[in-house]
Amino acid sequence: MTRLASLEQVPAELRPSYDPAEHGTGIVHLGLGAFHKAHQASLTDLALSASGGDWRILGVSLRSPKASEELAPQNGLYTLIEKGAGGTVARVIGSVSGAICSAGNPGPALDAMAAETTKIVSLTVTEKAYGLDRATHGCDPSHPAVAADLASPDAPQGVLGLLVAALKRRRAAGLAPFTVLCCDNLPENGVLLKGAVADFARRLDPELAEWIAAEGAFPSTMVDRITPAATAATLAEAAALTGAEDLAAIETESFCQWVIEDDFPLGRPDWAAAGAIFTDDVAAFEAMKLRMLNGTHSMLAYAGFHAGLPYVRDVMDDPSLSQLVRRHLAAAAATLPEIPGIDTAEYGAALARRFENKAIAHETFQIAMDGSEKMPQRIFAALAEARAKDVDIRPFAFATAAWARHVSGSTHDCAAYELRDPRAAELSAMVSGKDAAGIAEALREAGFVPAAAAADDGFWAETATILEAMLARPMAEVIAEEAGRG
Ligand code: CS2
Repeated sequence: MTRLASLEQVPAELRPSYDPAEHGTGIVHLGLGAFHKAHQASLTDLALSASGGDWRILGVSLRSPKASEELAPQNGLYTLIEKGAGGTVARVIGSVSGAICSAGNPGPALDAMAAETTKIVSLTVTEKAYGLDRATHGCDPSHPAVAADLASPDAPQGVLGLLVAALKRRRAAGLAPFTVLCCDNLPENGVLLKGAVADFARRLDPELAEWIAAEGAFPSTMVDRITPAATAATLAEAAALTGAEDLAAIETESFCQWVIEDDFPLGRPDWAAAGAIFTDDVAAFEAMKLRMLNGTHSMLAYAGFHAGLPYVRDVMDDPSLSQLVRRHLAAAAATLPEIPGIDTAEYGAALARRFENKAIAHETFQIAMDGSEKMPQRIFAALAEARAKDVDIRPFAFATAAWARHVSGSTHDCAAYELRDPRAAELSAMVSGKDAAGIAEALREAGFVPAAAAADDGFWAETATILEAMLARPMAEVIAEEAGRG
């Protein structure tokens, strides 16, 4: 079977309705992973079909060349397989014009970002890659990539270093800054990233920082599409559908949502034609998604993984844990401000159906990754609002205990695993040799726990009690007992 490299190889019904060669590149995307291919690149493909424009995407992988090595020989083409209640739909995406890796060689990525034709630089690099200081809304100079790039700003490897080096070149060339579009699961992601970029620039060149602060557009976004890592089965399915070997194929759910603040001074693709929602109040949508979808995801991932449930769909087949999923969804919903036109009960019911999707093999262990970066906006922010609104905090204590159980590395009722977290070493040292109360006390003091959550004695006492049971007895038993509380 020949490798996918041209649309002529694939059945006509799988091809885009436009000719990719007729559209120039207007977007550079940092973080060429599964999520980008399933979300922004797919919506851009639909926008190009609907309204055209020079909006194809140069994808940049920042760390490993794997994604660019899969896509570049295929001229950016790949199969997107969408699976939902209505069955499976596939198409070949034409919106990616090229793929490169910036690790060890940032020149081509910087040239592309600095080019006048580039109007938008978008990002899906995961929460941990930014080097944000969420408390000050600046950058964290002790973050490894931030520290390295502050020391060698002309050979940047990290996100902030690349953005600032490219913006510096644009300013020197008399060009307007590109719009920076953060598509990671962070609250007010545009505001956070703008603060971090300006702070990073200020440490090198205060005038550049002022220019970025005054002229830069950093719209906030809420992104949503459940996308597991591709497997051999994904690639085999793509080959069967297209008749070509496709090493970059990806599968995802049929649901897709993108809520974007409309602040694109240099223009943008017609993403609204592809179903994106433009609004002035992304923050409310973001809080809803982070606390309901992602918060519940984190809870079910820690509890499910330790109860021997490898996939989210298995969790939903477990009567007790799926009950706790619904409990968490309802508690998270109760912490939210009202969003005009949105019924959070309906949204929660739709989320439960998405988690039940039998066609999607979403690993609990994958979601359990990077808890120190995820817990603050998913669980601790909800806790603070729960206290303010007199909502039962038990679901948040249960989620935190399940995370603490995972951090403890204790494997009395599950196989040994590696703690995948940027702070893994620090967390393991903090909890080592401690009992449940000691672990809860130690985690409470971790720098990434927001002050309001850290100060909540009752919450940590409740967390310690649940953790004690989780450390002493099989997770499945603790889950059943928790569900029995009603
Ligand atoms: C998940 C998200 O891995 C995780 O932490 O919660 O990747 C989730 O699947 C997406 O945000 C869905 O849009």
